[in-house]
This record gives sequence, C-alpha cells and structure tokens, in this order.
Amino acid sequence: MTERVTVLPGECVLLREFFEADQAENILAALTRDAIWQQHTVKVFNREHFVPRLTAWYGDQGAYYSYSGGTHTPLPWIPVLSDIRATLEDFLNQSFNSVLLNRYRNGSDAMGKHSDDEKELGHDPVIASVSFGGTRRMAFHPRSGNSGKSLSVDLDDGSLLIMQGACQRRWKHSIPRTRRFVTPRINLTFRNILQSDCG
Ligand SMILES: O=C(O)CCC(=O)C(=O)O
Ligand SMILES: [Mn+2]
Repeated sequence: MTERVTVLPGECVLLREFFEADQAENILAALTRDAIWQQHTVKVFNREHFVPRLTAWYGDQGAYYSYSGGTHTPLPWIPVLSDIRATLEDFLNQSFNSVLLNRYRNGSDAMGKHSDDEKELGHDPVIASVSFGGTRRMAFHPRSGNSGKSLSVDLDDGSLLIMQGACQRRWKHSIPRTRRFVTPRINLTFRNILQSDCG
C-alpha cells in the first residue's frame, strides 16, 4: 500500500511503494541493462574530475538540457522509460518531455547540494523523482531567505518524490555519501524542458 509523507508542505511529497517490489526490481534490471550510462567530468579549479555517479539523459527530440557543465542532447525513449513516463503523466496529470537518470553504484556515489532551477525548467517546475534499488537519504537545505531547517528523507525502492511549487526556489537538495553498505540505486527525475529556439 502506498504511504504518503509530506516532506515540505506544499513543496514536496513522498509516496512510498508507488511501484510494487517486483515491478521495481524489473525496472532496476531493465535500466541497468538497457540505458546508455556515462560518467561525466566537471572542471574544478582547472582540473577535470569524474562526477561520482553515472548519468544518462533521455527525452523528446529538442529537449536539450544543461547540467554537469555541458548541454546534453536527449537519447530517444526506450520502453522502460516511456512506460514510467506514461504512468506518472496519468497519475499527476502533468506532462514530462525528458528524464535524467542517475545511477549510484555504491555509498561513495553521491550528488552535491543543488536546486533544479535552470531556466529551461521554467518557473516553479514539477519534478517527479522515482527511485529503484538501495535506499539513499536525500537532504534538504534552506536557501538564503528561507528560515526553514535542514531535514532529510529516505528515498526507498519504488518510491515517488514530487517536488513542486517553491521547492527549488527555497531549498537545495543533495544525496550525501554514506559509509553504510548500500546496494546500487537508480533515480529518475522526470522533467518538462521548455523548448524555445533550440529545438
Ligand atoms: O538521486 C536522487 O534522488 C536525486 C537526483 C537529483 O536531485 C537530480 O537528478 O537532480
Ligand atoms: Mn535535483
């Protein structure tokens, strides 16, 4: 049974067990096998570093997205991703034209504090984030002007996290490294990229 947890009122809600365990297991296996994974580099103080995770960008033609210091051209949808997209679009009554995949191979893979507030996502975007595999903790940190306190929430296998409203304007989020043993995890963030003059 799906359990609904308010993480940030009006801004972020978590639905645990949105996908059943056997469905989630099949999705994890299909994505591990079929997605085209890359490890990008970022330049810090003039030195190239690998980002500590694998990524992939899928979407409609023309859904270009800038992250990890580059502009990325979407790969065409594969069945496992279009099925999840259809489920989320139905459930949320919201369309998504793209999805960012992140694969955390172990507890050393992580994502630093950021907000998904790029111009191409538009004002106060709805982002649907689904997780498969090992449980990882997401931390929320208040941005300047937000008197809220940092908090964290466990994103477990089969869960759906919906970020909306002022979430990106008021908070940063991260997936910190952990020393605990964790099995591999794949997270998908479905987004709607506003296609202007580049498509
Ligand atoms: O892995 C996660 O749960 C977070 C991913 C994320 O924040 C992002 O892709 O922007
Ligand atoms: Mn994010």
